[in-house]
Amino acid sequence: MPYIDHARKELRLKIVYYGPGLGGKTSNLEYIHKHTRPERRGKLVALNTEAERTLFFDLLPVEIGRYKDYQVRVHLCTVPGQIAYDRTRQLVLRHVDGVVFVVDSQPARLRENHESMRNLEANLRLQGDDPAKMPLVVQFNKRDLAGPGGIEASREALGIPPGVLQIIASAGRGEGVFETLKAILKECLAVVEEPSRAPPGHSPSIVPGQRVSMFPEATAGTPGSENSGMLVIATLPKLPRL
Ligand SMILES: Nc1nc2c(ncn2[C@@H]2O[C@H](COP(=O)(O)OP(=O)(O)OP(=O)(O)O)[C@@H](O)[C@H]2O)c(=O)[nH]1
Ligand SMILES: [Mg+2]
Repeated sequence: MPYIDHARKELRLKIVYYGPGLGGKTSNLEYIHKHTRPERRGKLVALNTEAERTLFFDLLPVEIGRYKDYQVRVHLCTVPGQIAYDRTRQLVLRHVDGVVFVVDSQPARLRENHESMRNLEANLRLQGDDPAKMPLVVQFNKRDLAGPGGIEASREALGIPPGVLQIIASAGRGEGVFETLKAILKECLAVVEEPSRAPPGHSPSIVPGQRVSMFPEATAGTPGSENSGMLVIATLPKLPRL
C-alpha cells in the first residue's frame, strides 16, 4: 500500500519497472529523468555493468505534485531483467505499490517476455501479494523496430488479463514513456481510493468521503486528531502534470 506520512503530508509510492533483459526499463527512467524539471526529481542512481545492463537496480525519485492535500513522491525502480538476477528482483519488488511491465515487442523475444511475466507473478506471490490485485500497466515497447508483434496476440500469449492498461511505446525515443507513468500513477491512486482493490494483507486505506485508517496501528488515535492516521478523500482528482 502507498505509504502516507500524515505529519509531513506526503504520499509515497514505489513503482517497479519489470520485464525481460534489454526490454527498455532503464530507458524509461532515463527519459523521465531527462525530461523532468530538476527541482522535481532526485538523482538517477544506476548500477550497471560495463555493457550498460542493469546489474542491481535503477532508482529515480520524482515529485509528482499534489494529491488532495498531500505531496506525492514516487520512487521509480527497475529490476535487472537478466534471468540470473532473480534474488535482486525479489528485493526490488519489496513494498511495491505498482508495476509497469515493459514488453520487448520483437517477436523473437516473446519467450523472454512470457518468462518474465510468470517470474513477476511468482515473485509477487512469494512476498504475499496477489498478482491479480497489484496495480499493473503493460508497456509494449520498441514499437519503432520493424515487424513488432501484434498487440492482441502478444497480450494473449503473455496471459495479460483483460482490463489491464496497455501503452504503446518507443522508450528509446521517449514515446509513450510519460503516458505509461501517468497510467500507473492512476492505477496506484485508484487503490488509495478504493480499498477493495488493495492486495490481501494490506489494510483498506481510504474510503471515498469517509474517515478511515491508513494504517492498522493508527486506529487507536482519535479520528481527525493529529497523528490519528485519518484522512478524508472524496474524489479522484485529475493527475497533476509532470
Ligand atoms: N529501437 C529501440 N531500442 C530501444 C528502445 N528502448 C530501449 N531500447 C534499447 O534497448 C537496449 C536496452 O535498453 P535498457 O533500457 O537498458 O533495457 P533494460 O530493460 O533496462 O535491460 P536490463 O537492465 O538488462 O534488464 C538499449 O540499447 C536501448 O537503447 C526502443 O523503444 N526502441
Ligand atoms: Mg536496465
